[in-house]
Amino acid sequence: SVAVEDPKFTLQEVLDTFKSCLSENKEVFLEHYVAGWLGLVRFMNSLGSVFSFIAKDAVNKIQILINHLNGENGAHYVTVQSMVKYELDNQLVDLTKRGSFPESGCRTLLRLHRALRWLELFLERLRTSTEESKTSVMCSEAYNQSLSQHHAWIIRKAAGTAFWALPGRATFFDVMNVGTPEQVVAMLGDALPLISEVYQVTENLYAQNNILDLP
Ligand code: 1Q0
Repeated sequence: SVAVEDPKFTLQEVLDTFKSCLSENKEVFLEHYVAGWLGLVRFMNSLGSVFSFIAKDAVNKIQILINHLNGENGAHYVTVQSMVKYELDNQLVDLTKRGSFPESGCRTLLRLHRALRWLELFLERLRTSTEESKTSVMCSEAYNQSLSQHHAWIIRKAAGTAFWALPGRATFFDVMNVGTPEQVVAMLGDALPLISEVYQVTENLYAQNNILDLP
């Protein structure tokens, strides 16, 4: 189960997974992308049950992608690039309103992709924060600059409430299991450009295919 605690598990490993997402010619391996998200969900679960409604949605979406990967057309889902091509070529995506394909890989991954931008902004704030910085403020600023634009009022409300329950900066750093605050900051500095690159490659691909607004 993804919720199981592993004391040796560190945020470093999770962020390394995102590093292995990119092939030499900048294709995004879906298997590693999904593994990275599973790791993030484990961290979220370790922050407390207030976040379980968020984790649940993330897990649902991760599971949909795993099902595509393991399905009979799995060969088309090896990279995000091949997934987009396969689903668009075969009209397996609802383009303007929800319909026959509520679980298309394209629309499902898009939700995680938008959340990855939140993560990037949040971790960047964490990296440059001081001891006095409030995680709830960093988290909601990052959210307001990214994901919130795609969420209905009721979700924004629920997310905003959950942010108040976030543990403080010191606890966050502990949970990451990376070492001293200086080591955490260094690790984030190494990892963020990689997350950013995965985000940007996916963003460009979706923009080129005109699928950034899938319902
Ligand atoms: C650490 C605190 C986590 C804060 C996460 C901020 C995001 C809030 C998002 C609220 C989502 C509410 C649940 C439902 C949303 C769906 O409506 C929405 C759209 O999907 P659909 O099918 O209705 O069109 N779903 C989404 O937008 C996907 C949201 C996935 C959010 C996954 C966030 C996972 C983040 C994990 C990072 C863990 C912390 C990393 C740092 C750890 C340091 C110890």
